[in-house]
Amino acid sequence: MSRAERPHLPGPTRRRALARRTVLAGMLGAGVAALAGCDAIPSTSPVQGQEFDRPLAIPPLAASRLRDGVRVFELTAQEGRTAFAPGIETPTWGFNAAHLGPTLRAARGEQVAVEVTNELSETTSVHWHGMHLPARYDGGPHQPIEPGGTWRPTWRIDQPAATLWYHPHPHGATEEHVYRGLAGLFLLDDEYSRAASLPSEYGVDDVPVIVQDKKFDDAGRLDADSEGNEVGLFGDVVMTNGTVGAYHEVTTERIRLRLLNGSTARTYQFVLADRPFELVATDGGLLDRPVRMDSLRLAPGERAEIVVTMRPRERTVLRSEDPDLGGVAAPFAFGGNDSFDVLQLRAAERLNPSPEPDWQYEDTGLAEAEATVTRTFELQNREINGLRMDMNRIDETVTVGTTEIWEVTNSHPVSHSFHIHDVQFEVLPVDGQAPPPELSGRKDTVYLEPNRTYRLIMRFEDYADPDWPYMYHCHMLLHEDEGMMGQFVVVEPGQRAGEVAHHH
Ligand SMILES: [Cu+2]
Repeated sequence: MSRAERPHLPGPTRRRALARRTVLAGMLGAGVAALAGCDAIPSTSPVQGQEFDRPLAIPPLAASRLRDGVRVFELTAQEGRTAFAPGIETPTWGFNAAHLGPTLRAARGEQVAVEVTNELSETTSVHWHGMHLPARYDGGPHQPIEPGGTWRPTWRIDQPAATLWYHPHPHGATEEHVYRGLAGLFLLDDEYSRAASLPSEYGVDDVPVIVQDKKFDDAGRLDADSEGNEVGLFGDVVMTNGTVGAYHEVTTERIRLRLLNGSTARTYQFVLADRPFELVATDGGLLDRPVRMDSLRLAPGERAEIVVTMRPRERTVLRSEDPDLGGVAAPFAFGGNDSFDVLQLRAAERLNPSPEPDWQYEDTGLAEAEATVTRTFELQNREINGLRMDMNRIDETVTVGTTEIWEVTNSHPVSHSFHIHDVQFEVLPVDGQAPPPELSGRKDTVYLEPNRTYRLIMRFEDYADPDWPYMYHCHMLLHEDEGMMGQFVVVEPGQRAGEVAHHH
Protein backbone atom coordinates (compact mmCIF):
# COMPACT_ATOMS: atom_id res chain seq x y z
CA MET A 1 0.00 0.00 0.00
CA SER A 2 1.39 3.37 -0.87
CA ARG A 3 1.47 6.12 1.66
CA ALA A 4 -1.21 8.04 -0.19
CA GLU A 5 -3.71 5.21 0.26
CA ARG A 6 -3.32 4.94 4.00
CA PRO A 7 -6.00 6.53 6.11
CA HIS A 8 -4.83 8.98 8.69
CA LEU A 9 -5.89 8.02 12.18
CA PRO A 10 -6.62 10.89 14.51
CA GLY A 11 -4.09 11.33 17.26
CA PRO A 12 -5.13 11.12 20.90
CA THR A 13 -6.88 14.19 22.17
CA ARG A 14 -4.75 15.90 24.75
CA ARG A 15 -5.78 19.50 24.63
CA ARG A 16 -5.57 20.94 28.04
CA ALA A 17 -5.61 24.37 29.52
CA LEU A 18 -2.18 25.65 30.29
CA ALA A 19 -1.31 25.03 33.90
CA ARG A 20 1.76 27.02 34.83
CA ARG A 21 3.99 25.11 37.13
CA THR A 22 5.74 26.52 40.09
CA VAL A 23 8.31 28.99 38.98
CA LEU A 24 11.65 28.23 40.53
CA ALA A 25 13.94 31.16 40.21
CA GLY A 26 17.10 29.54 41.51
CA MET A 27 16.93 26.86 38.92
CA LEU A 28 20.45 25.59 39.29
CA GLY A 29 20.49 26.14 43.03
CA ALA A 30 21.36 23.53 45.58
CA GLY A 31 17.76 22.43 46.01
CA VAL A 32 17.41 21.01 42.53
CA ALA A 33 19.76 18.10 42.87
CA ALA A 34 17.98 17.00 46.02
CA LEU A 35 14.82 16.32 44.00
CA ALA A 36 16.38 13.42 42.14
CA GLY A 37 14.96 10.10 43.28
CA CYS A 38 17.21 7.36 44.61
CA ASP A 39 14.88 4.39 45.07
CA ALA A 40 15.49 1.02 43.45
CA ILE A 41 13.60 2.16 40.36
CA PRO A 42 14.03 5.90 40.56
CA SER A 43 11.30 8.08 39.17
CA THR A 44 12.65 10.64 36.76
CA SER A 45 13.30 13.95 38.43
CA PRO A 46 10.39 16.33 37.95
CA VAL A 47 11.26 18.88 35.32
CA GLN A 48 11.39 22.33 36.79
CA GLY A 49 8.86 24.95 35.82
CA GLN A 50 10.57 27.90 34.18
CA GLU A 51 9.82 31.53 33.71
CA PHE A 52 10.02 32.39 30.04
CA ASP A 53 12.59 35.11 30.38
CA ARG A 54 15.18 34.33 27.70
CA PRO A 55 14.84 34.66 23.94
CA LEU A 56 15.23 31.34 22.15
CA ALA A 57 18.77 31.00 20.83
CA ILE A 58 18.80 30.25 17.11
CA PRO A 59 21.76 28.10 16.01
CA PRO A 60 23.58 30.08 13.29
CA LEU A 61 23.54 28.78 9.74
CA ALA A 62 26.97 27.27 9.14
CA ALA A 63 29.21 29.17 6.77
CA SER A 64 30.35 27.22 3.72
CA ARG A 65 32.59 27.86 0.76
CA LEU A 66 32.43 26.45 -2.74
CA ARG A 67 35.59 24.63 -3.77
CA ASP A 68 35.56 23.08 -7.23
CA GLY A 69 31.79 22.83 -7.08
CA VAL A 70 31.78 21.22 -3.63
CA ARG A 71 30.08 22.97 -0.73
CA VAL A 72 32.59 22.74 2.13
CA PHE A 73 31.67 23.16 5.80
CA GLU A 74 33.97 23.19 8.79
CA LEU A 75 33.05 21.80 12.19
CA THR A 76 35.33 21.83 15.21
CA ALA A 77 34.37 19.85 18.30
CA GLN A 78 35.57 21.88 21.25
CA GLU A 79 35.16 22.52 24.96
CA GLY A 80 33.72 25.70 26.38
CA ARG A 81 31.56 27.18 29.10
CA THR A 82 27.89 28.06 28.89
CA ALA A 83 25.73 30.20 31.19
CA PHE A 84 22.44 28.32 31.25
CA ALA A 85 21.45 30.55 34.16
CA PRO A 86 22.84 33.97 35.05
CA GLY A 87 26.08 33.80 36.95
CA ILE A 88 26.64 30.05 36.61
CA GLU A 89 29.14 28.82 34.05
CA THR A 90 28.76 25.19 33.04
CA PRO A 91 31.54 23.35 31.21
CA THR A 92 30.02 22.17 27.91
CA TRP A 93 31.02 20.82 24.52
CA GLY A 94 29.97 22.17 21.14
CA PHE A 95 30.83 22.48 17.46
CA ASN A 96 32.34 25.86 16.55
CA ALA A 97 30.81 27.07 19.83
CA ALA A 98 30.71 26.30 23.53
CA HIS A 99 27.46 24.34 23.24
CA LEU A 100 25.59 22.67 20.33
CA GLY A 101 26.60 23.39 16.73
CA PRO A 102 25.62 25.48 13.71
CA THR A 103 22.86 24.44 11.32
CA LEU A 104 24.29 22.96 8.13
CA ARG A 105 22.12 23.45 5.06
CA ALA A 106 22.42 22.02 1.56
CA ALA A 107 20.24 21.27 -1.45
CA ARG A 108 19.46 17.96 -3.10
CA GLY A 109 22.02 17.30 -5.83
CA GLU A 110 24.83 19.26 -4.18
CA GLN A 111 28.17 17.67 -3.42
CA VAL A 112 29.08 18.53 0.16
CA ALA A 113 32.20 18.03 2.24
CA VAL A 114 32.68 18.60 5.94
CA GLU A 115 36.05 19.10 7.57
CA VAL A 116 35.55 17.87 11.11
CA THR A 117 38.32 18.71 13.56
CA ASN A 118 38.46 17.28 17.05
CA GLU A 119 39.83 19.70 19.65
CA LEU A 120 38.51 17.62 22.54
CA SER A 121 40.86 15.59 24.70
CA GLU A 122 39.18 12.33 23.71
CA THR A 123 38.24 10.52 20.52
CA THR A 124 34.87 11.36 19.02
CA SER A 125 33.06 10.98 15.68
CA VAL A 126 30.30 12.78 13.79
CA HIS A 127 27.36 10.83 12.38
CA TRP A 128 24.98 12.41 9.86
CA HIS A 129 21.71 11.14 11.29
CA GLY A 130 19.13 10.43 8.58
CA MET A 131 21.57 10.97 5.71
CA HIS A 132 21.84 8.61 2.76
CA LEU A 133 25.58 8.42 2.08
CA PRO A 134 28.45 5.95 1.69
CA ALA A 135 29.14 3.98 4.87
CA ARG A 136 32.76 5.12 5.01
CA TYR A 137 31.49 8.69 5.55
CA ASP A 138 28.66 7.77 7.92
CA GLY A 139 30.56 8.90 11.00
CA GLY A 140 29.80 5.90 13.19
CA PRO A 141 32.20 4.01 15.47
CA HIS A 142 34.39 3.02 12.51
CA GLN A 143 35.26 6.63 11.71
CA PRO A 144 36.83 7.84 14.97
CA ILE A 145 38.48 11.24 15.04
CA GLU A 146 41.42 11.28 17.42
CA PRO A 147 42.18 14.39 19.49
CA GLY A 148 43.80 16.91 17.18
CA GLY A 149 42.66 15.00 14.10
CA THR A 150 40.56 16.10 11.14
CA TRP A 151 38.13 13.88 9.21
CA ARG A 152 36.97 14.83 5.71
CA PRO A 153 33.82 13.05 4.53
CA THR A 154 32.28 14.07 1.22
CA TRP A 155 29.08 12.96 -0.49
CA ARG A 156 26.30 14.04 -2.81
CA ILE A 157 22.97 15.01 -1.23
CA ASP A 158 20.57 12.53 -2.81
CA GLN A 159 17.32 12.44 -0.85
CA PRO A 160 14.22 14.58 -0.29
CA ALA A 161 14.25 17.77 1.76
CA ALA A 162 14.27 17.02 5.47
CA THR A 163 15.35 18.06 8.94
CA LEU A 164 18.35 15.85 9.68
CA TRP A 165 20.91 16.26 12.43
CA TYR A 166 24.48 15.41 13.31
CA HIS A 167 25.98 14.14 16.53
CA PRO A 168 28.91 12.03 17.78
CA HIS A 169 28.73 8.24 17.55
CA PRO A 170 32.00 7.04 19.15
CA HIS A 171 32.04 3.46 20.36
CA GLY A 172 30.64 3.29 23.89
CA ALA A 173 30.66 7.05 24.55
CA THR A 174 27.84 8.47 22.43
CA GLU A 175 25.57 9.29 25.37
CA GLU A 176 28.11 11.47 27.13
CA HIS A 177 29.28 13.27 23.99
CA VAL A 178 25.75 14.19 22.93
CA TYR A 179 24.76 15.05 26.49
CA ARG A 180 27.66 17.48 26.91
CA GLY A 181 26.35 19.42 23.91
CA LEU A 182 27.63 17.95 20.66
CA ALA A 183 24.65 18.13 18.28
CA GLY A 184 23.36 20.28 15.44
CA LEU A 185 20.83 20.30 12.62
CA PHE A 186 21.49 19.47 8.97
CA LEU A 187 18.68 20.85 6.79
CA LEU A 188 18.13 19.60 3.27
CA ASP A 189 16.14 21.50 0.62
CA ASP A 190 14.72 20.37 -2.70
CA GLU A 191 12.37 21.61 -5.41
CA TYR A 192 9.30 20.43 -3.47
CA SER A 193 10.27 22.06 -0.21
CA ARG A 194 11.08 25.31 -2.05
CA ALA A 195 7.72 25.30 -3.84
CA ALA A 196 5.71 24.33 -0.75
CA SER A 197 3.75 27.08 0.91
CA LEU A 198 5.37 26.67 4.29
CA PRO A 199 6.98 29.25 6.58
CA SER A 200 10.59 29.26 5.45
CA GLU A 201 12.55 32.20 6.83
CA TYR A 202 15.19 30.57 9.00
CA GLY A 203 15.11 31.71 12.60
CA VAL A 204 12.06 33.90 12.01
CA ASP A 205 9.10 31.71 11.05
CA ASP A 206 11.07 28.52 10.32
CA VAL A 207 12.61 27.79 13.66
CA PRO A 208 14.80 24.97 14.90
CA VAL A 209 13.71 23.61 18.27
CA ILE A 210 16.28 21.19 19.72
CA VAL A 211 14.76 19.89 22.95
CA GLN A 212 17.05 18.40 25.60
CA ASP A 213 16.85 17.70 29.30
CA LYS A 214 19.84 18.07 31.60
CA LYS A 215 20.78 17.47 35.18
CA PHE A 216 23.14 19.75 37.06
CA ASP A 217 25.14 19.17 40.20
CA ASP A 218 25.43 21.69 43.01
CA ALA A 219 28.34 23.41 41.31
CA GLY A 220 26.36 23.90 38.09
CA ARG A 221 28.21 21.18 36.20
CA LEU A 222 26.37 18.75 33.95
CA ASP A 223 25.72 15.53 35.82
CA ALA A 224 26.58 12.94 33.16
CA ASP A 225 26.74 9.89 35.36
CA SER A 226 24.32 7.22 34.19
CA GLU A 227 26.26 4.29 35.59
CA GLY A 228 24.10 1.54 37.02
CA ASN A 229 21.04 3.26 35.60
CA GLU A 230 18.53 1.27 33.55
CA VAL A 231 16.97 4.18 31.75
CA GLY A 232 19.77 6.58 30.92
CA LEU A 233 20.17 10.24 31.71
CA PHE A 234 16.96 12.04 32.67
CA GLY A 235 17.32 15.69 33.53
CA ASP A 236 15.16 17.99 35.60
CA VAL A 237 15.93 21.06 33.47
CA VAL A 238 14.60 21.26 29.92
CA MET A 239 16.22 23.50 27.33
CA THR A 240 15.51 24.44 23.71
CA ASN A 241 18.52 25.18 21.52
CA GLY A 242 20.43 25.40 24.80
CA THR A 243 18.13 28.11 26.19
CA VAL A 244 16.47 27.47 29.55
CA GLY A 245 13.11 29.25 29.89
CA ALA A 246 12.96 30.19 26.21
CA TYR A 247 10.38 32.31 24.44
CA HIS A 248 10.23 33.14 20.73
CA GLU A 249 8.68 36.29 19.27
CA VAL A 250 6.33 35.32 16.46
CA THR A 251 5.94 37.92 13.70
CA THR A 252 3.92 35.88 11.19
CA GLU A 253 0.49 34.26 11.22
CA ARG A 254 2.06 30.82 11.06
CA ILE A 255 5.30 29.48 12.44
CA ARG A 256 7.07 26.26 11.53
CA LEU A 257 8.89 24.51 14.34
CA ARG A 258 11.51 21.92 13.40
CA LEU A 259 11.42 19.73 16.48
CA LEU A 260 14.35 17.50 17.32
CA ASN A 261 14.32 15.27 20.37
CA GLY A 262 18.02 15.71 21.13
CA SER A 263 17.75 14.07 24.52
CA THR A 264 19.70 10.95 25.31
CA ALA A 265 16.84 9.06 27.00
CA ARG A 266 13.66 11.11 27.44
CA THR A 267 10.64 10.67 25.17
CA TYR A 268 8.44 13.76 24.82
CA GLN A 269 4.73 14.08 24.09
CA PHE A 270 4.50 17.51 22.51
CA VAL A 271 1.29 19.54 22.71
CA LEU A 272 0.41 23.19 22.33
CA ALA A 273 -1.22 24.38 25.53
CA ASP A 274 -4.44 25.59 23.92
CA ARG A 275 -4.58 24.63 20.24
CA PRO A 276 -3.88 21.93 17.70
CA PHE A 277 -1.07 22.15 15.14
CA GLU A 278 -0.34 20.86 11.66
CA LEU A 279 2.19 18.08 11.33
CA VAL A 280 3.96 18.68 8.00
CA ALA A 281 7.09 16.52 8.08
CA THR A 282 8.69 13.64 9.94
CA ASP A 283 12.32 12.43 10.11
CA GLY A 284 12.85 12.01 6.38
CA GLY A 285 10.81 14.87 4.97
CA LEU A 286 7.37 16.19 4.08
CA LEU A 287 4.25 14.12 4.58
CA ASP A 288 1.89 13.69 1.64
CA ARG A 289 -0.21 16.43 3.16
CA PRO A 290 -0.44 18.31 6.47
CA VAL A 291 -2.25 16.53 9.28
CA ARG A 292 -4.00 18.38 12.08
CA MET A 293 -2.94 16.96 15.44
CA ASP A 294 -3.20 17.71 19.14
CA SER A 295 -0.28 15.68 20.38
CA LEU A 296 2.92 14.16 19.06
CA ARG A 297 5.27 11.67 20.66
CA LEU A 298 8.97 12.02 19.82
CA ALA A 299 11.58 9.56 21.06
CA PRO A 300 15.30 10.39 21.21
CA GLY A 301 16.61 11.05 17.70
CA GLU A 302 13.20 11.60 16.07
CA ARG A 303 12.26 14.85 14.35
CA ALA A 304 8.99 16.44 13.27
CA GLU A 305 8.08 19.71 11.59
CA ILE A 306 4.89 21.32 12.84
CA VAL A 307 3.12 24.54 11.85
CA VAL A 308 1.38 26.60 14.56
CA THR A 309 -1.18 29.30 13.76
CA MET A 310 -1.19 32.44 15.92
CA ARG A 311 -3.30 35.60 16.27
CA PRO A 312 -1.82 39.01 17.10
CA ARG A 313 -0.70 39.48 20.73
CA GLU A 314 -1.49 35.86 21.62
CA ARG A 315 0.76 33.67 23.67
CA THR A 316 0.89 29.92 23.73
CA VAL A 317 3.25 27.30 25.05
CA LEU A 318 4.81 24.19 23.59
CA ARG A 319 4.63 21.59 26.36
CA SER A 320 5.38 17.94 26.92
CA GLU A 321 2.58 16.12 28.73
CA ASP A 322 2.56 12.63 30.24
CA PRO A 323 4.14 10.74 27.34
CA ASP A 324 2.25 7.64 26.32
CA LEU A 325 5.05 5.08 26.43
CA GLY A 326 2.83 2.22 25.33
CA GLY A 327 2.76 -0.44 28.02
CA VAL A 328 6.18 0.18 29.55
CA ALA A 329 6.45 -1.31 33.05
CA ALA A 330 7.09 1.49 35.57
CA PRO A 331 6.54 4.31 33.04
CA PHE A 332 7.39 6.86 35.75
CA ALA A 333 10.99 5.69 35.49
CA PHE A 334 10.99 6.76 31.82
CA GLY A 335 9.36 10.15 32.27
CA GLY A 336 5.84 8.85 31.66
CA ASN A 337 4.36 11.00 34.42
CA ASP A 338 6.25 14.18 33.60
CA SER A 339 4.50 17.29 32.25
CA PHE A 340 6.31 20.57 31.72
CA ASP A 341 6.61 23.66 29.57
CA VAL A 342 9.18 23.71 26.78
CA LEU A 343 8.92 26.94 24.77
CA GLN A 344 6.67 29.98 24.84
CA LEU A 345 5.48 31.58 21.60
CA ARG A 346 4.63 35.31 21.79
CA ALA A 347 2.81 36.86 18.86
CA ALA A 348 3.56 40.45 17.92
CA GLU A 349 0.96 43.24 17.68
CA ARG A 350 0.78 42.78 13.93
CA LEU A 351 1.53 39.56 12.11
CA ASN A 352 2.74 39.24 8.56
CA PRO A 353 0.48 36.99 6.49
CA SER A 354 1.45 33.34 5.99
CA PRO A 355 -0.04 31.05 3.37
CA GLU A 356 -1.87 27.91 4.39
CA PRO A 357 0.46 24.88 4.34
CA ASP A 358 0.12 23.22 0.96
CA TRP A 359 2.32 21.33 -1.45
CA GLN A 360 2.29 18.81 -4.23
CA TYR A 361 4.43 15.90 -3.30
CA GLU A 362 5.19 12.98 -5.52
CA ASP A 363 4.26 9.80 -3.69
CA THR A 364 7.42 7.83 -3.13
CA GLY A 365 5.83 5.12 -1.05
CA LEU A 366 7.33 1.66 -1.25
CA ALA A 367 5.05 -1.23 -2.10
CA GLU A 368 5.17 -4.25 0.20
CA ALA A 369 5.09 -6.50 -2.86
CA GLU A 370 8.46 -5.11 -3.97
CA ALA A 371 10.17 -6.46 -0.86
CA THR A 372 12.23 -9.57 -1.48
CA VAL A 373 13.87 -9.99 1.92
CA THR A 374 12.38 -9.99 5.43
CA ARG A 375 14.60 -9.77 8.49
CA THR A 376 13.57 -9.93 12.13
CA PHE A 377 15.09 -7.98 14.99
CA GLU A 378 14.23 -8.59 18.62
CA LEU A 379 15.28 -6.05 21.22
CA GLN A 380 15.71 -7.47 24.69
CA ASN A 381 17.81 -6.19 27.60
CA ARG A 382 20.84 -4.64 25.86
CA GLU A 383 20.81 -7.12 23.00
CA ILE A 384 19.45 -7.27 19.49
CA ASN A 385 18.68 -10.85 18.43
CA GLY A 386 20.54 -12.04 21.51
CA LEU A 387 23.80 -10.26 20.69
CA ARG A 388 25.57 -7.17 21.83
CA MET A 389 27.46 -4.94 19.45
CA ASP A 390 30.77 -6.31 18.20
CA MET A 391 32.81 -3.96 16.05
CA ASN A 392 34.28 -6.93 14.16
CA ARG A 393 31.04 -8.78 13.45
CA ILE A 394 28.79 -8.04 10.47
CA ASP A 395 25.27 -8.97 11.54
CA GLU A 396 23.40 -8.49 8.28
CA THR A 397 24.39 -8.41 4.63
CA VAL A 398 22.08 -6.51 2.30
CA THR A 399 22.21 -6.64 -1.49
CA VAL A 400 22.17 -3.27 -3.19
CA GLY A 401 19.05 -2.52 -5.20
CA THR A 402 16.69 -4.53 -3.02
CA THR A 403 13.64 -3.57 -1.01
CA GLU A 404 13.49 -5.18 2.42
CA ILE A 405 11.10 -5.45 5.33
CA TRP A 406 12.60 -5.34 8.80
CA GLU A 407 10.30 -6.67 11.50
CA VAL A 408 11.38 -5.09 14.75
CA THR A 409 10.02 -6.16 18.13
CA ASN A 410 10.69 -4.74 21.56
CA SER A 411 10.28 -7.82 23.78
CA HIS A 412 11.29 -5.92 26.86
CA PRO A 413 8.89 -3.94 29.08
CA VAL A 414 10.97 -0.76 28.89
CA SER A 415 11.35 2.04 26.34
CA HIS A 416 13.51 1.46 23.31
CA SER A 417 13.74 3.20 19.96
CA PHE A 418 15.16 1.89 16.72
CA HIS A 419 17.35 3.83 14.30
CA ILE A 420 18.68 2.56 10.97
CA HIS A 421 21.57 4.32 9.25
CA ASP A 422 21.74 4.96 5.47
CA VAL A 423 18.03 4.66 4.67
CA GLN A 424 14.69 6.22 5.37
CA PHE A 425 11.99 3.63 5.99
CA GLU A 426 8.22 3.60 6.07
CA VAL A 427 6.14 1.93 8.76
CA LEU A 428 3.78 -0.69 7.34
CA PRO A 429 0.37 -1.38 8.87
CA VAL A 430 0.52 -3.58 11.97
CA ASP A 431 -2.28 -6.15 12.28
CA GLY A 432 -4.15 -4.36 9.51
CA GLN A 433 -4.02 -1.09 11.41
CA ALA A 434 -2.55 1.85 9.55
CA PRO A 435 0.20 3.68 11.42
CA PRO A 436 -0.73 6.99 13.05
CA PRO A 437 0.10 10.19 11.11
CA GLU A 438 3.44 10.70 12.82
CA LEU A 439 4.53 7.29 11.48
CA SER A 440 2.99 7.73 8.04
CA GLY A 441 5.96 9.39 6.34
CA ARG A 442 9.64 8.76 5.84
CA LYS A 443 11.36 7.79 9.08
CA ASP A 444 14.80 6.76 10.27
CA THR A 445 14.01 6.36 13.97
CA VAL A 446 10.90 4.88 15.58
CA TYR A 447 9.79 4.49 19.18
CA LEU A 448 9.15 0.84 19.98
CA GLU A 449 6.24 0.19 22.26
CA PRO A 450 6.83 -3.05 24.20
CA ASN A 451 5.41 -6.24 22.74
CA ARG A 452 4.57 -4.76 19.37
CA THR A 453 6.13 -5.66 16.06
CA TYR A 454 6.89 -2.75 13.76
CA ARG A 455 7.23 -3.70 10.12
CA LEU A 456 9.57 -1.27 8.40
CA ILE A 457 10.01 -1.18 4.64
CA MET A 458 13.10 0.34 3.04
CA ARG A 459 15.07 0.27 -0.17
CA PHE A 460 18.87 0.06 -0.35
CA GLU A 461 19.54 2.08 -3.49
CA ASP A 462 23.30 2.28 -3.77
CA TYR A 463 26.69 2.66 -2.05
CA ALA A 464 27.61 -1.03 -2.03
CA ASP A 465 30.80 -1.56 -0.01
CA PRO A 466 31.55 -4.92 1.63
CA ASP A 467 34.11 -3.52 4.06
CA TRP A 468 32.40 -0.57 5.71
CA PRO A 469 29.29 -1.26 7.83
CA TYR A 470 26.32 0.90 8.69
CA MET A 471 24.70 0.67 12.14
CA TYR A 472 21.23 -0.07 13.45
CA HIS A 473 20.62 0.46 17.14
CA CYS A 474 18.53 1.67 20.01
CA HIS A 475 18.67 5.47 20.03
CA MET A 476 18.35 5.66 23.79
CA LEU A 477 22.01 6.39 24.01
CA LEU A 478 22.90 4.54 27.20
CA HIS A 479 21.44 1.41 25.63
CA GLU A 480 23.41 2.01 22.45
CA ASP A 481 26.62 2.51 24.40
CA GLU A 482 25.97 -0.70 26.34
CA GLY A 483 25.78 -2.70 23.14
CA MET A 484 22.23 -2.53 21.79
CA MET A 485 23.53 -2.13 18.26
CA GLY A 486 24.30 -4.19 15.19
CA GLN A 487 26.06 -3.70 11.86
CA PHE A 488 25.07 -4.29 8.26
CA VAL A 489 26.91 -3.97 5.00
CA VAL A 490 25.44 -3.28 1.57
CA VAL A 491 27.06 -5.42 -1.14
CA GLU A 492 26.80 -6.07 -4.88
CA PRO A 493 24.70 -9.10 -5.90
CA GLY A 494 26.63 -12.28 -5.10
CA GLN A 495 29.21 -10.44 -3.04
CA ARG A 496 30.00 -11.40 0.57
CA ALA A 497 30.67 -9.14 3.51
CA GLY A 498 34.35 -8.35 3.76
CA GLU A 499 36.64 -7.87 6.71
CA VAL A 500 35.44 -4.91 8.71
CA ALA A 501 37.51 -1.95 7.68
CA HIS A 502 38.98 0.33 10.31
CA HIS A 503 39.89 3.93 9.88
CA HIS A 504 43.29 3.47 11.47
CU1 LIG B 1 16.95 0.97 24.26
